[in-house]
Amino acid sequence: MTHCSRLLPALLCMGFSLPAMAAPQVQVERPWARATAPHQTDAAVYLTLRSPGGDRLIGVGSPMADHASLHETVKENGVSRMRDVPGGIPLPAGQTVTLRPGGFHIMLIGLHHPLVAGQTVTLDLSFEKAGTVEVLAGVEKLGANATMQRDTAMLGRHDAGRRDEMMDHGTMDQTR
Ligand SMILES: [Cu+2]
Repeated sequence: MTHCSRLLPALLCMGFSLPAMAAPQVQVERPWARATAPHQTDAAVYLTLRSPGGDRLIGVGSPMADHASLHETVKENGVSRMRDVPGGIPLPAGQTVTLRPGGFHIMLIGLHHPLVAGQTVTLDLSFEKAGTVEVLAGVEKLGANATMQRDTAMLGRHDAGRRDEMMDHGTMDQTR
């Protein structure tokens, strides 16, 4: 908001904030995915969500893959595995919910083309109240942590989980 009022004329700022008051809205921040390795046909997409009034992410689609679903990585007996999130991902009012390596993520299955660094992934997120929201996720270099480094706490805590998850996705690839 401070940036808004400093950098943009007041009327323009009002124009941006009016729709937020008119309809339930979910803020989507930092959507990103990793570039895919050769022959990799599945990929995870991560982002941060915030709903002022509370909402629920109930579905996801992408024109760039055969199928997209909401996944969660869980540890069972010390082994990380992924599973579908049946009821969707709850967004408690005013709380920040981050989909990240080692936790909730969006899984793209059967990519039509490899994900290349610098390009974007188109997603359609379906929310219980806010409806469908189109999101463009930036593709980052394979193995690069450019986005992660901006959040050092997250980097430290999920370093191990991220490796597990990449192995997990590899295993899934082979069994399909
Ligand atoms: Cu997954």
